[in-house]
Amino acid sequence: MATRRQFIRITTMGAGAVIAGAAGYKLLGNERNAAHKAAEAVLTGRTPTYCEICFWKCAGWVYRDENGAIKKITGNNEDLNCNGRFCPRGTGGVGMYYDEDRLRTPLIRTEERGKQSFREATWDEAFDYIAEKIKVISAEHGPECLALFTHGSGGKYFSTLLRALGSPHIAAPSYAQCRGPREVAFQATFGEAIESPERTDIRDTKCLVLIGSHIGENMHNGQVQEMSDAIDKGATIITVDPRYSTAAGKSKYWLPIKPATDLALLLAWINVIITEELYDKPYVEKYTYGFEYLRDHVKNMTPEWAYGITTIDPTVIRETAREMANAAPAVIVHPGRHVTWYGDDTQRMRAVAILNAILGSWGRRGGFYRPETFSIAEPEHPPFPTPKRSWRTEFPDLYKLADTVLANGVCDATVPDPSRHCQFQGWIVNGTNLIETLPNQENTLKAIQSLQLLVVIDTMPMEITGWADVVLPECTYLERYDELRVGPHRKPQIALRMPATEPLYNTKPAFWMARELAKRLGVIDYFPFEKIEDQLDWQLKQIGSSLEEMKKTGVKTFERPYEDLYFAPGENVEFYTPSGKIELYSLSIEEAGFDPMPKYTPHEEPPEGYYRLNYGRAPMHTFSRTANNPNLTDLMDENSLWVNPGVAKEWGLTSGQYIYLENQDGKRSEFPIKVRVTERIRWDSVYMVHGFGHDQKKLKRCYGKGASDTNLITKVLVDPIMGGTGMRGNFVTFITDLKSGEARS
Ligand SMILES: Nc1nc2c(c(=O)[nH]1)N[C@H]1C(S)=C(S)[C@@H](COP(=O)(O)OP(=O)(O)OC[C@H]3O[C@@H](n4cnc5c(=O)[nH]c(N)nc54)[C@H](O)[C@@H]3O)O[C@H]1N2
Ligand SMILES: Nc1nc2c(c(=O)[nH]1)N[C@H]1C(S)=C(S)[C@@H](COP(=O)(O)OP(=O)(O)OC[C@H]3O[C@@H](n4cnc5c(=O)[nH]c(N)nc54)[C@H](O)[C@@H]3O)O[C@H]1N2
Ligand code: SF4
Ligand SMILES: [Mo]
Repeated sequence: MATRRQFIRITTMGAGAVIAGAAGYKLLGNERNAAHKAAEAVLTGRTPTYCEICFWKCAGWVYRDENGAIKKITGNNEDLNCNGRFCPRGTGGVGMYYDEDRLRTPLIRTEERGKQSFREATWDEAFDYIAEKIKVISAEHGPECLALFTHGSGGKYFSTLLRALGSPHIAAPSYAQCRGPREVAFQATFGEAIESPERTDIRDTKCLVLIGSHIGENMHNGQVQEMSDAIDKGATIITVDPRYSTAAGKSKYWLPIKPATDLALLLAWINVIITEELYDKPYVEKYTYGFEYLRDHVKNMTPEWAYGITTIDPTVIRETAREMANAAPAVIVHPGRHVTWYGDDTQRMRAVAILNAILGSWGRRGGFYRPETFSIAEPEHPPFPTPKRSWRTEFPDLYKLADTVLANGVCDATVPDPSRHCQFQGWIVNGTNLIETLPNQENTLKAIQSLQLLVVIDTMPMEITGWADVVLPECTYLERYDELRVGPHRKPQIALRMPATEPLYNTKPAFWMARELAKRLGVIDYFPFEKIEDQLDWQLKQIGSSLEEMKKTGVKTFERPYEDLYFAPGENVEFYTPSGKIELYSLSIEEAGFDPMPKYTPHEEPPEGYYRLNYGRAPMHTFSRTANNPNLTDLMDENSLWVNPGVAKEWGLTSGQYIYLENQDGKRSEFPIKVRVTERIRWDSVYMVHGFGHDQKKLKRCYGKGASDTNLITKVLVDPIMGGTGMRGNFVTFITDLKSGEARS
């Protein structure tokens, strides 16, 4: 068998080499069925898409009625991300198209920033306005003072635009507000990140450990399906959560941990597995570096030690460690996804990585598989100019292991500071509602107030659009082409999104917008294809397919070039770490000046009368992006505050009552939230679903419904290793007098 190293070398050789390799992939059954599917497509009036309601990007079919009106969306049976089934949000995606509150035409601010005084504009006016401002900013401050924030498909085209202009500043909240610490920790340990969709082999696992990760409410489709299959096959689920989550309800063990203490539990588990010699000895010996350090490091971190910190019974800690070891290597200590919790998140994720390493689950069936990604050739264009500065120039010693631009870093560097040479002057914000997404709203607004230009590309009049100088209305994912989906999976697979119908109103796709701006800014050479469909067709032809074919099949699956989903017995694996091994002791983290071994340090506790603010997901919504979706508000139209019965009694709270919340810094929730008294939450915390409490009146269905957790996250626990913004160090108390709440909101 060819080694992994060789294949990676091929993929890094450039587009030509990749194309040659890809063309050689053996096609799977779905191509053989293409003719059959084509006939069906005509009959049913369906077109392929991949879902944009969350970032699992399931591939599906959009069906229209005889008048061409969009009726429903279903999963594509050949799609590895969804196996033919959409989650409730994906099915409800139709509501995004029909939402009557959608943005309809470009808008230009005419009055003071912050006030809703936009005038409707033509696309030409909007582009001319933006181009003029960008030229002025570039001339006066350099193109590096422009930044793009993006979360979503069209981001690719705006990032081409920014890089063509000479700015390296492309930031996504999916890093420093989400999975960044996990990727940095796994990179440091295994030399590879987890990526999305996660490389967890849940389908074949015998033991799944969920630490916070609330699969079932976190509806990432493939994971939910695989977890359900694994349970049917008898897998043990261990859930560590201060809240009795949906996953906890399916678990053999629920460990209602004291919030912010998970690192102590993880170290105690490692202690048990080492002292009871339950670790995978041959694997540890062959593949890992630093085992003796680790053994020494955790020597005193016994279950009894952890009990005093976590409140988890030492017997349960031992039993659960043995369950994991019994299942090993078919065990997954799930790294989670939104992991920016307490500021020491990279170290907590390191402990997760180490635990997996000694159980031998990395590269093993039922543990973590080796994903395969498909590379698509990019159209030829001139090389991007080399930027003269980056945000790093302003913050040279901060967040050494951040391997991408930090959204919060750009935000901080936008706030004027006389000690810095440059601050950001222009932001382009595509598909991210920064006001609700970045913690510390005051800081975000301070940054926005000092900008010369804020362009927002969105489909809905979200909070961020209210601060824009120019709003560019994008058509929804159901009305446009986008780049091909090539995410990693067990097999390489691509998926097409194409318009099911013409864009409503005066809305346009991101590709067209970025290209029109490129024309006006003298960088059109970076967009050699006038039409996205021609670009897609060209890209597909490089790999032996075509737009015509993909329109019929939606997805196309290829065989892996090598049979290396898991490590072969005795395989010599080279890991991309400084030692070439799995680093239990991290040389790269040490080199960056941080602790090479994860250590537990206590976090601040809520003051008397305050409770830790905990938040998460609901199965029928995605952040704030679905809050106004008519199909999904039908399922859930506000969030509620979970309160433990003991606490409710003390405060005289009852289910259904509305209250305001006030945090440790005196910040009040803008709107009241409905109390839900439940045993399912610990007494020291309260819980709400993120994405509610909108204060944008143009969102008619969701304005003022429920409370926003972001409102109350004024304290940010920044991870010194990579700049992740820990958001769970905030405490709230209850304001039961609604009148006083209203007076202050
Ligand atoms: N339906 C739906 N699904 C989604 C999304 C969505 O918006 N809607 N968003 C997607 C995205 S981008 C992400 S990143 C993921 C996020 O999904 P996850 O990675 O699963 O989210 P987390 O925020 O890590 O986990 C939330 C859980 O952590 C628990 N928790 C809080 N504090 C602690 C603690 O100190 N210790 C422990 N052990 N647990 C704690 C909470 O009670 C809650 O059950 O969800 C994805 N899936
Ligand atoms: N307080 C708090 N903050 C959080 C989190 C939390 O749980 N609590 N979660 C964090 C996590 S894990 C993540 S990943 C981030 C997510 O952060 P974001 O991606 O910013 O999430 P949303 O708030 O849903 O913002 C998405 C925006 O994209 C717009 N949009 C939707 N579809 C399209 C489209 O097709 N084109 C364009 N141009 N725009 C579109 C929506 O209208 C909306 O304004 O938030 C992070 N921040
Ligand atoms: S998990 Fe649901 S919302 Fe996310 S992409 Fe898939 S169908 Fe869409
Ligand atoms: Mo996320």
